[in-house]
Amino acid sequence: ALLKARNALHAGRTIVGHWHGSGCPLLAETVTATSDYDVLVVDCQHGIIDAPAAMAVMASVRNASPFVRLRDTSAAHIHHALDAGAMGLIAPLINTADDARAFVCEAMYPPLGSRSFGPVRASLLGLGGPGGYFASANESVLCWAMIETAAALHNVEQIAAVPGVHGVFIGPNDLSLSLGVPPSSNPQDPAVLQSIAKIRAAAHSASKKAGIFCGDGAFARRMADEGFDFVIAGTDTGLLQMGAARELEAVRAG
Ligand code: 3PY
Ligand code: MG
Repeated sequence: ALLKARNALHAGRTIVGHWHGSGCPLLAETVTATSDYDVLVVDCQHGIIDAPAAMAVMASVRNASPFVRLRDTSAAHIHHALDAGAMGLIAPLINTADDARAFVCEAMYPPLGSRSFGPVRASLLGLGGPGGYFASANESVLCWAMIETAAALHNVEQIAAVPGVHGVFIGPNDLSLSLGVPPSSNPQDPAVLQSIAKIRAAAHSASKKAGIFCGDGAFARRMADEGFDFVIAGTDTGLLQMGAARELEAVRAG
């Protein structure tokens, strides 16, 4: 399950993620035990989640690869997320190739980077053969650079080309804001859609993967059809909100 996302991407399949912002391990376990998502993303930027909660959520994930959307790209936070068991990192607001290099550097053990050693929980996961976690971490952990500003859009070719960046990942809300339109997880604005297509093409020209946050399954399907390799379909709080409203409506409408 740990390498589910990585193996599927290597096989050329589009992976589907669930986005988790509540910090509640039971919700993460419920979703991943009952659905076949490839990834559960623990959102440490906008989710209400501190380091112990992020670890507890990752420990509750079943049959999916746990990823962390980082709060920022500080070395301490990156090391912590990985030591707690993240198999993928999604770094917000990567605007330049230098930002991307700094991010990837902290996610890799020497000689590729400057990740510090201490995989307190990650070493318990049973990853890798001889040499265990340490020997396999650099090639198992997937680094995604978020493209979500006009500056990042301008620099996307250079960002995608940075060695160690496995893929770029679009934040449609911030990208919309940065382009002067209201935030949306299901953007309809032609300029935003054009930018999304440009970012995907840039990733693929650099032989990298392309991912995008999507507000719902329908937009995720559309993005997968356009060639995206990683799409998000649903958030814990969003699904709860929709399900609660639907059931209440079923009662009241009756
Ligand atoms: C964005 O849309 O800006 C994101 O970061 C995804 O939630
Ligand atoms: Mg964002």
